[in-house]
Amino acid sequence: MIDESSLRAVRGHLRATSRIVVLTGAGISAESGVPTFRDAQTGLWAKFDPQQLATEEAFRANPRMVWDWYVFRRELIGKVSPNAGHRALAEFASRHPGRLTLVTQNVDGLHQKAGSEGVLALHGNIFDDQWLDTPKPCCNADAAAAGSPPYCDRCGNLMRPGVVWFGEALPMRALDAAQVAARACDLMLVVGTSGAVYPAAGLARTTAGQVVIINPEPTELDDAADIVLRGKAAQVLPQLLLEE
Ligand code: BV8
Repeated sequence: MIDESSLRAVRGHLRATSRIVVLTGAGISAESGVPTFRDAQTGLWAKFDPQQLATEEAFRANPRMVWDWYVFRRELIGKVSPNAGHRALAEFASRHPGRLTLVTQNVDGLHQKAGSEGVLALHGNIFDDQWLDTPKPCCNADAAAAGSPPYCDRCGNLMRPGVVWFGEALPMRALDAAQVAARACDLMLVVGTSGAVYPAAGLARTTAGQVVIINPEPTELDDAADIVLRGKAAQVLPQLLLEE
């Protein structure tokens, strides 16, 4: 059960400040039916740790298996909808323009689907494709040969998902903007993340603002939190952001 006094304190701070950053992770999409990174993998991939699969090395070693994992995830995500947590963030931002910067580690696009604008997507979007190797003039994404993964039938270059794999740099513009916002904010809500993946999790350790964690379980960032709201995003966020 959420501590009412903590909820009231955070609600009061939200009303009093104009510089809010929200950092979300896979947990905010859990109630939409998207398994988190730490949930057990299913099917063919049950025996793999996502951190091993979400790498260039794994893709080059077994392009078909890794590509099919992304096709499986795309199909699952394509069938789900944003939940009350995503919607509360979008609604708050539309009621209070310019006060909330949304930074996400998620690649599912559900914040954007819920109507959030200017989302800083640190790890890319699972529905984007890009060439594995630097594209040559013959590499035409629109004419890629069908396959798992699709490929250039002239030079053999492979298509890969447009996400940031482990060991890859994050998109500089999004990361810079997230770091600037984190340093300048008065309040940071850290929602649905285990705090295990860097540099994203580092935002909660470099912020000048009060850190509020929203998560039903302990996280690796709890020591950096001023307040912890032990609850689910789809329940806590509407109470926090939309109730007076
Ligand atoms: C990089 C896309 C350098 C792929 C993902 C220190 C500094 C910098 C890097 C490192 C560092 N230490 C280690 C590293 C390396 C590495 C890293 O962090 N490793 C960790 C695991 C130790 N980082 C990197 O490799 C990054 N790159 O640093 O490059 C560089 C620089 C220049 C040039 C070259 C290289 C890249 C990291 C990005 C990896 N890609 N995603 C894909 O999706 O396939 S990250 C991936 O993991 C997902 O995006 C996801 O967001 C993330 C997992 O974290 P969470 O979101 O927290 O999800 P998780 O499942 O862990 O937790 C879910 C939480 O939800 C839980 O707490 C649960 O309790 C909670 N929850 C459940 N239900 C609910 C809920 N909460 C609320 N409500 C609910 N209902």
